[in-house]
Amino acid sequence: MTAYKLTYFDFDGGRGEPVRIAFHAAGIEFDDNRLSFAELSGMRASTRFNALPVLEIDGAAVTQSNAMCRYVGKLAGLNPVDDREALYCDEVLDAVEDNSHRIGRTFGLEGDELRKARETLVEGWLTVFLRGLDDLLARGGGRYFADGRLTVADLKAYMETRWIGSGVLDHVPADLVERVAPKLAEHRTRIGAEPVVTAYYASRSGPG
Ligand SMILES: N[C@@H](CCC(=O)N[C@@H](CS)C(=O)NCC(=O)O)C(=O)O
Repeated sequence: MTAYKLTYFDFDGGRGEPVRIAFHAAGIEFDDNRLSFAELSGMRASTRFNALPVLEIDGAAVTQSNAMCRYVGKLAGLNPVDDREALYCDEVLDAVEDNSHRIGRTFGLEGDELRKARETLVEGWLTVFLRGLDDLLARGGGRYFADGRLTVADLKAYMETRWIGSGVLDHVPADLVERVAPKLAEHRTRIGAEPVVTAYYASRSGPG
């Protein structure tokens, strides 16, 4: 049997979370190796690109969360087979990745510098990003981004819009998604209620 080990931070979100959900949806056991931020500092240099997540398959490490989403998404039936639909799915994955990088650049800033950087993001890129995703959702038919069904694109976008609306990002209003892209806010609620997602979180709070 193939051995999978996913190393990522110990929180329910971010780049690793769609991969965890897809593993669960596929019914594939994996070693869910969760690290604290302090623990990453200690081992950062030992990862290929000094970042997480890292997926080990029978001991061989691969990086890049979107590649993992596609790979595990295929195992779970959550990645489109049709090339055009797969392209639409990829477009969402990569747009979200762009956004994570833009927000990531503001980490480590403090005080006024942080406030200015985040306000600039909210008025500029974040608004462009949310409207762009909204547009991709409309292209997919309004309910899902691709293939007329749940795919890893929905899981990836859901993580990002949940994060943006969580209130943990100082100076990013928690109602930004609702204000800028209401259909995307509805998508977030809908994907959070998808059986694939609720079953995963039920398994997290269950015994073991
Ligand atoms: N393109 C990479 C980006 C990975 C990345 O930047 N990961 C963040 C966490 S989500 C990280 O480990 N950053 C380095 C750090 O926090 O020191 C991917 O999608 O996996």
